[in-house]
Amino acid sequence: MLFYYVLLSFFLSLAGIIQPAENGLINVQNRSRTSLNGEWKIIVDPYENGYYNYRYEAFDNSPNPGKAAYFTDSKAAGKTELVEYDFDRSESLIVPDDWNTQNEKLFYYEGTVWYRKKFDFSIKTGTNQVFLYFGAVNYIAEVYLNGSKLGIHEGGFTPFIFNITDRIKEKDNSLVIKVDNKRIKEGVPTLNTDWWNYGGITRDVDIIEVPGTYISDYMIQLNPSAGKEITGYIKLGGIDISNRQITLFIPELNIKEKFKSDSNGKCIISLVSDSIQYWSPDLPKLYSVTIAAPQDTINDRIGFRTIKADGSKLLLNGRKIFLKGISIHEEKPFGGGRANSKEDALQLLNWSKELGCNFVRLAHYPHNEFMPRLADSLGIMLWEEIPVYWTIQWENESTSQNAENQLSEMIFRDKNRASVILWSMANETPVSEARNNFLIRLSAKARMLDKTRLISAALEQGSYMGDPLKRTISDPFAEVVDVLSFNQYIGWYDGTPEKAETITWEITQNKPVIISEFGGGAKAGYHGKREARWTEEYQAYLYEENIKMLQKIDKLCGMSPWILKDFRSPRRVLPGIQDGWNRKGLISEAGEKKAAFYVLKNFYENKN
Ligand code: GCB
Repeated sequence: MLFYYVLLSFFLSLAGIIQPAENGLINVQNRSRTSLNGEWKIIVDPYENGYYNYRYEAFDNSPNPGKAAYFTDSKAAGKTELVEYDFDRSESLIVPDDWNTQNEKLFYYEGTVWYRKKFDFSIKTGTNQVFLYFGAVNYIAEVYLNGSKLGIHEGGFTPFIFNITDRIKEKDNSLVIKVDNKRIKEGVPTLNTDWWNYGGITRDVDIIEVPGTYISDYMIQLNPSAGKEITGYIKLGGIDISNRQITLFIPELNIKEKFKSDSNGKCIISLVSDSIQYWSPDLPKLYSVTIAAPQDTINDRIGFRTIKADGSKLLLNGRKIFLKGISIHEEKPFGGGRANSKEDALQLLNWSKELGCNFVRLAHYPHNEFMPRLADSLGIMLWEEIPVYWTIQWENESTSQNAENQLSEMIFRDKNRASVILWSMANETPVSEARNNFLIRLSAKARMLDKTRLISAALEQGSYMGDPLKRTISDPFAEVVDVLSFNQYIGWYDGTPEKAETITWEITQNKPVIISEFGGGAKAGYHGKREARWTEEYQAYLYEENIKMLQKIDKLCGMSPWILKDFRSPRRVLPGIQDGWNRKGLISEAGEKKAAFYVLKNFYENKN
């Protein structure tokens, strides 16, 4: 079986379908980068006319695609030639951003949009390697530079790169991306979600220059079972990568250690220091870390902490901790649209802090890199998750590969962030043998890539021994996770708020418990009796009753109620109340705080 997976991934990577995360470039923020953000020309192409000929054969597969293929970025040579598109005369969109909220006619659009950017570029030294970096494109990106294809990336929320050293020109480069956000059954996520399927180049695009031998990857973290040992690895990429000297500097800890790379360009790190000050929400200490290789130097700011599950206790730096959390979608704080800036991330995290949080669940997919970086400096612990949501095609091998690739790319990017304490494999997925195996494979991958964090998944709860008032978690995946998390909606989908006091919990697993979601809807400014749905009073009452109920769970180690801010969802159509918004936010899309915000804040402020 393993042989089969290895063989399959080999062929998929040959075909350019899978971008293995191992080929990534870590910490792009601190490298020599040239932004390609800004205005891009676009062609909206619902019939994929620029991709297929009239026999529905892909131009890609033709040795001579001709000018009709949009990725050739052609123009009619003279008045007699027929070319039925012209990027120069087309509309524009801003990158990074979703297309739905930039252009009214694309609000509900799901399909192909071609993006084109023209640029000049001089490589700084003749020996440099040049990469093209995308923070994220939703959902499938097919990338062409100067008419030839660089590759495909599937998955809307993780970064990917291409080596363009041999393809980039000094003048007049044409970079064309076919972006397709059509929902597909075999995708991750699949057809059905409860969020807006924002399409486009939603995160930064950069050209990254590195020397011939460069630092491609590193992991520098505390050994979870020895709080004084800094462990991990550094990896070189490019040419001449073996037997090179690499130095790791952490000046504040008086660390200046030299290592030699092996034949794969990798060296293993193990250092002991008695004076490490641990990262925590109370003191989010970050150390300046510098890695120097013969040609390349890179800086980072890294926090050191341990996170462990000890029976039903959750231990941060060996001390019991309660996660005062909130869930967040990656939506702009005001007005909706995919969040994409540092300012957006800061606003969302500052609201969380104002709520009294020390923990945020980044739902339901990897958010932009500003989030974990800011969380590191603000002292907010994070749950990160991949969009294995509801009913994925559990039996489809390529779906599983895709999920695994998104997981790998998320871990690749964020494994040095102290704030990230939990990797979540899935949300509310229905138990079956195929699904269990799918998730087991994912968790094995996560544990293989990162042994310093805990694994979880937002599971579902059900009745205990047929008693509707007794609740338990009978999902077999609960045996696999380190932290038992589940969503529950008592008072909203499951009765009304007063039901909470009639419920008891039988949590049989000896693991820390997180309530990954609870909540209910309210329209900001709509007031009435606490019995009336959609009023702020109802939502506040629901929070009061749920908080009382959940505190009776003795293994409770934290919660991330649903959700910080109202977010767009096409499933939410109730006129005058929802109008396309999921109203379970504690804050409206206009930034108004609802009454329940203060109920949760009060609980968190008084909770140790
Ligand atoms: C859930 C889902 C979340 C939904 C939420 C709701 O259980 O995990 O994605 O948005 O419920 O509002 O129904």
